[in-house]
Amino acid sequence: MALQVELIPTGEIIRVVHPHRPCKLALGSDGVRVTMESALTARDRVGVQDFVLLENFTSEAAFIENLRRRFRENLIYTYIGPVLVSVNPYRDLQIYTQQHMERYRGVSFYKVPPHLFAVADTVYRALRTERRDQAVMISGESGAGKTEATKRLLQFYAETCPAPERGGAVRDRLLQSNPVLEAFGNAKTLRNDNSSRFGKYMDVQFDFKGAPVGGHILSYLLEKSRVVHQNHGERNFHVFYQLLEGGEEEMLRRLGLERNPQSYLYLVKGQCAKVSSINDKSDWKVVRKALTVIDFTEDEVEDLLSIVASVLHLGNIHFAADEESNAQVTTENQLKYLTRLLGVEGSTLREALTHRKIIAKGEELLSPLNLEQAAYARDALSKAVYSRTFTWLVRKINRSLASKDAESPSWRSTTVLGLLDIYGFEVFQHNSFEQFCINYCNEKLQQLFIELTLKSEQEEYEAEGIAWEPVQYFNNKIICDLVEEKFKGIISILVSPWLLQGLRLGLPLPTPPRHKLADQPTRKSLGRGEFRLLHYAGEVTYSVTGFLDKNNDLLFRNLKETMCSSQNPIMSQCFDRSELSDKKRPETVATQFKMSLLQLVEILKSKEPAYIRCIKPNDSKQPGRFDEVLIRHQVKYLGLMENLRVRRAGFAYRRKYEAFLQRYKSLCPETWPTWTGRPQDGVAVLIRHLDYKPEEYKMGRTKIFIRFPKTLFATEDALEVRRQSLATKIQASWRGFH
Ligand code: AD9
Ligand code: MG
Repeated sequence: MALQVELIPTGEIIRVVHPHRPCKLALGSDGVRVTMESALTARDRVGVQDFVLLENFTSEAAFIENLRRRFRENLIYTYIGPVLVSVNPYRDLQIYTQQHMERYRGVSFYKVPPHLFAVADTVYRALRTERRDQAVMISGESGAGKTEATKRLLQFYAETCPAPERGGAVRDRLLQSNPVLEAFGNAKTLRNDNSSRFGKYMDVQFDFKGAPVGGHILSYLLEKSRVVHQNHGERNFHVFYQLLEGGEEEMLRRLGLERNPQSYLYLVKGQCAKVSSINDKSDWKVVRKALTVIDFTEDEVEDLLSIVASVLHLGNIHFAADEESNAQVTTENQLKYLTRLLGVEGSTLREALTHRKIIAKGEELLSPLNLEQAAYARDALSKAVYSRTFTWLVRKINRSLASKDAESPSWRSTTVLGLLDIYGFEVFQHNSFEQFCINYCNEKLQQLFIELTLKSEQEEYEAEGIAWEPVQYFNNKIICDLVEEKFKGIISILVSPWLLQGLRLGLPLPTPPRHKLADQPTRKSLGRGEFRLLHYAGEVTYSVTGFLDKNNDLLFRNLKETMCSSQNPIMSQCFDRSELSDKKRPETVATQFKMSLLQLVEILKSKEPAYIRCIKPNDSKQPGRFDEVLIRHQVKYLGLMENLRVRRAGFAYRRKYEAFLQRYKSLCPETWPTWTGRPQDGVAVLIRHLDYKPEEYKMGRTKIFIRFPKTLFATEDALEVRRQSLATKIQASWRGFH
């Protein structure tokens, strides 16, 4: 008979026995054979679970090698102290099952192998025991796995947290808000088949018993240019294809839609309506059901889909030039549907699409548009309709997620757990306004990361009474300042008239002083209308073409007026008459984005942070491929080496006295089997017995700090030897028994 027992990995950094390859206990006539890997070979094969234990911690090559070994063994998670590094496996590893949730629930971070659920559980327990708000910040480039991680975290909380006494439906709503937001805010890009084209920060509120009772979402800058244009190989937002594929015949007829995406100009630009990894039809069913869960009435669904259909019809509006080169609408059928779906006057819409209203000396003048201007106005309207609907959707979801106990006293005792899933740093061949905003956002978050990790390290050293040795690091504040500073920053400059002139002429903007960044691409000269920023993550050359248009986000007044008169209830909430009478020039997109980011940083700063740093292993979305060049670049720009240096500033390893003693007490006759005194004294006795040298460690108030990994490895190996000899003894006595 052969018995297979799974060797529960201790999770202590050294006991890295492969969780997927159980050790064997064979019961033969000759007794028990225990085949156990020695800790040393396991360490060679699957690397260390925490980068702080790398002997050569300043070596990027050693760092990458450790990642590679683990990736090869399907171990996608590794720590840098409390920070979780995750490599997208691009395959279902079956590591988010119910069993995994149970295994990680309520278990100390250090007793189990690295996992997203370990972070989830640690964060949740801190929220409960310390009653402090928490924020999990998930970063990484497009396709690295941020959104998947966010979904798994939510799923973990939904399944493992106690149910609230009232309003149990909130758990479903939290989960179901996702497919709806993804349908409207995600799209296939060259980088990711399900790329989030908006930033998302979600708060989950827990009551004093730790049950989820509500939620709130903040969304950031939807990439609305996608509504009217997609690059080759990319798609528009998922919802369009889902509706066409999955919508019932009767509904499509009402909306005046044909099933074939090829019929719609807004859906053919990228020439890839069908994507093998996406099933629009079944996704539609999920979305349709989710809408009901998040409190949409049948009427609201109809209103929402009317808007989606209107955007498609708008895209098919054609113009022809009359004798005076003025644009005329030629697609009557589209206009007819638009009139009905948006609930606007046909003649008003026709006029608004082909004229611009100018108010001069108190008089209204209608100026006809030429073909190019009319197409511009039409696309501006489509973008505005879609993006405002997205904002409305987020508000609607927030109403559904709002805690129903908001008025009750228990509301005041809720704690909040925030999840940040924001678009990662982007560099393309051609970088425009969208990349500028996205990369600025990443710059801000990196700054926060540096500030907070340094701060927490410093605070821990102080709390433990250990001298802090300053660490050298690159502070990217100068880049943030360059972008956002009042009057002098790029965002301010974008609205200053003299510079606008400069940008139109293609004069380059000043670049900040060069900072140290290894492996920078060779510097090519700047083209006309380009400027370059030396981001912490690398150089990016931006082209100013379209920059100002996108920043000003102009929608002609008469189109706004037309939409304000809409009978579609969603549209009338999206376009408010008050904006017509507002004389003040509206804030530019970049200014609004800057303000929302400043607010986000304040939110994040007020919470206890946790970090998940996602890495994309290759550009072809393939499982098993470890593209070293690509990974090295991400390790660099995620600042992982810097993070490791800060974490290792002085000490590689630290552990509470209780935990340290519990693990190693068997190595010393004075502490084994029980130590009855203070744990700190027990540790002192233990390490004296193990012959630790004074330069190898420091005793803090509650923790032991060990300077070098090798000290700890030696202790772990001693533990392994003891285990092996114990196993041999069992074998011997078993044989004796027979
Ligand atoms: V973007 O900035 O929104 O374009 P994300 O969000 O970082 O990007 P996403 O989570 O969407 O990337 O992951 C991309 C794809 O990788 C997913 O659709 C999955 O197919 C795949 N993926 C990501 N994480 C995992 C995982 N932990 N296990 C298996 C994964 N597959
Ligand atoms: Mg995403």
